[in-house]
Amino acid sequence: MSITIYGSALSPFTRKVTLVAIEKGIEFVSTDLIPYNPPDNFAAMSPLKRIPILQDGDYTLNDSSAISAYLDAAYTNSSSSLIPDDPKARGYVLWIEEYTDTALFEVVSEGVFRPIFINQLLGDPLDMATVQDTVQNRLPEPLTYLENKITGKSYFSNNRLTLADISVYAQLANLEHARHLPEADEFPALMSHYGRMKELASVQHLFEREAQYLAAMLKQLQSASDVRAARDP
Ligand SMILES: N[C@@H](CCC(=O)N[C@@H](CS)C(=O)NCC(=O)O)C(=O)O
Repeated sequence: MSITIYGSALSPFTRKVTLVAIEKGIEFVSTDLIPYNPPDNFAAMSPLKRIPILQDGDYTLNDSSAISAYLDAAYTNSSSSLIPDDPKARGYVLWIEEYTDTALFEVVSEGVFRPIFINQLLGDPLDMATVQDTVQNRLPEPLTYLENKITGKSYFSNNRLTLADISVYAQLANLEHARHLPEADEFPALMSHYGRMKELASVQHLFEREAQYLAAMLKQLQSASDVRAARDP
């Protein structure tokens, strides 16, 4: 086996490429790389200092969209393609991927995930005011856009699983980890799509691992903070 995905369990972009690899039946190993505590050669591995990074033999690739496109094209015999060949379907799938990677990521990451989890990781206080403002005022716009796109459909394109579905799920999963997934009655079609994604064996396996990773991380942060409090009451 020569494929390694470098990234972090809670990174939505790492989650995206990991699900692409699993859904295509590609064998790989996951190696933890946290950009906030990077290895010395991080800039050489990732010029934008971002995760995920793919290593396939002597081939290195950055960016989850580039990596997903590469895996989909390079490993064709393992299962059906996650990026359709039909030009219009292909364009649409890549657009939904781009929309979620940009509009949804920005709001979920900066407005919910960072103020809760990254703040804790960096030893800063939780910023629940930002979370509340995001949930009320910033999150509805991208969620409404996606709700309109998925209404009346099981999947975003061609009535089958594509990179678009994986990309949307990959961002929304961090809202579930942060316990801020929208209610089903607010975004019924999108939440039903989310539920459909959670039925996939690949997603169940990964979500369970992520939840364990998160619990272990929070426990470690809590004991470090208990030690500090005991030392400096
Ligand atoms: N367009 C990139 C975005 C990757 C990205 O932003 N990754 C985040 C983790 S989820 C990261 O590495 N952040 C580190 C930083 O911004 O310093 C992709 O699709 O891979």
